[in-house]
Amino acid sequence: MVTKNADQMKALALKLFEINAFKFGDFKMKVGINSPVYFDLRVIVSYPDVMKTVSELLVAHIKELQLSSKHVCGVPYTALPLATIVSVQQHTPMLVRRKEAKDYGTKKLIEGIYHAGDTCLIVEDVVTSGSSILDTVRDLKSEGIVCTDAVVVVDREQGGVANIAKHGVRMHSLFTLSFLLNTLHEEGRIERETVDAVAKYIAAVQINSDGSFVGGDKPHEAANEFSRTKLTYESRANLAKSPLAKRLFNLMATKKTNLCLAADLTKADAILDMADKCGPYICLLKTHVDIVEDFTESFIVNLKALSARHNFLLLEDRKFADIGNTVALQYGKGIYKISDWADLVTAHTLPGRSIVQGLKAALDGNDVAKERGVFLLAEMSANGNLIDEKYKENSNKIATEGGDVDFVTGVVCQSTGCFAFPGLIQLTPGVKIDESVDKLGQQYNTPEHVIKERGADIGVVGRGILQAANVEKAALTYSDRLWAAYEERVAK
Ligand code: S5P
Repeated sequence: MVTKNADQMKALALKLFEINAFKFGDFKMKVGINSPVYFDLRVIVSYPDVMKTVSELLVAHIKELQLSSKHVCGVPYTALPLATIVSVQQHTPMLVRRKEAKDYGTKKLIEGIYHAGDTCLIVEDVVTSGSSILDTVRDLKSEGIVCTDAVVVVDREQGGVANIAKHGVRMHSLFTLSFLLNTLHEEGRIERETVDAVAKYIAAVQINSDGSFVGGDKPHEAANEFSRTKLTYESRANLAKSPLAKRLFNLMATKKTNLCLAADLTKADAILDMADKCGPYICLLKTHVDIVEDFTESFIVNLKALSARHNFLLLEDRKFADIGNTVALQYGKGIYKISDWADLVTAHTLPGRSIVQGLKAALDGNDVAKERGVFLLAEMSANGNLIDEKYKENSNKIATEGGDVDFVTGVVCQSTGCFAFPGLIQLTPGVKIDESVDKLGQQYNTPEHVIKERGADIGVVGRGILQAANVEKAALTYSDRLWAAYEERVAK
């Protein structure tokens, strides 16, 4: 670990977390086991200031350790741009290792000018077992080049140091995973619970350089312990990228409710009455504003007042599904001016990423932009709907990758497998105490089933409450049962 520039190191750690260069969740790894933490340093090429800081720190680290070598070589591909900057800044010639030999021309694996006996410093982004470093070292060695040291940005502390040492290579890392975890915790970005869970995983999952696990199959148990459904709403608030997800997680935790009321009524007064009666028991009130027959602006004013009085958020279930430009108009204009009052909206992922971009465009330059968010539909409760596995997978990508993730608050879906990132909220409709179907294809599950078996964070209840003889009592019952199921789910 670098000892100098402590403030710069901390600031960089926070920045890397902010730009999603690492995240917490339940991720599939190359070694065939899931991991609660995932690094993707490929994103840093999109942030020249981060590239600059990382490479400056690498150069400082190399100087501090007095690592002199004739060449530098980056492990393909993520470390290549970093190695390039290091090479230029230090005036040390670079070597480039091809992953596959060309099948024409020289068939060389190593590009650049070198002689047998030359020394070469390895540059790598993230080390798990160290096997990628060893692949590069092997090819350099076969050309007679000597490799004794590797500088890396992050050491995941899963056996890499020892594995490469066995081949005579010393690892020097800017960051260890422990440092990153502790820094995020000290700065209030993640809970102690997250630090402990990841540390426990890392201790249990140590990897040999051939990809096998130290301790046989046991690590699989440790890997399963960290999933979003095991974490509390408070700790997930800290991991969320969307300000609205943070707010909603915290609201749920303090008000102790994970019930969303689907106020599917056609008269404004009936909705307001329902909102007032059920307000104390809900975290969200979901509207379909286009079914209201007597819509006026004062309806919205009154609804906002109730949301403030009872502390719940408003979700307009508009299910946007058009091209970005149309969606921007539908969200911000027309009679309803949804973006003026709805904290949250729903949208289909059918049009791809442009759906999120379109919604965000409607908020451009608006003060409320940071107080808005979207739930993306990745599955539907309707019997016979056309959504398939590929669609779900791509919806997850829209929700978790790219520059708009700060606007995505959660996912509307029916099962745990739709997404793994714990900073997103799963909203699950189709909830009723008596499991059944309606005449138009709606399929219901009990509150306990959606929370404990299907990974729901918030259960959406419409007719289960709206048609009850005593709606307040029904709201209280749904709220209690959904909350108790959540508490059981996270109990160790
Ligand atoms: O897949 C879905 C997605 C949604 S948002 N299935 C749904 O039922 N919904 C909405 O949840 C639907 O539009 C309705 O407002 C609510 C369910 O109402 P209920 O009366 O069937 O509980």
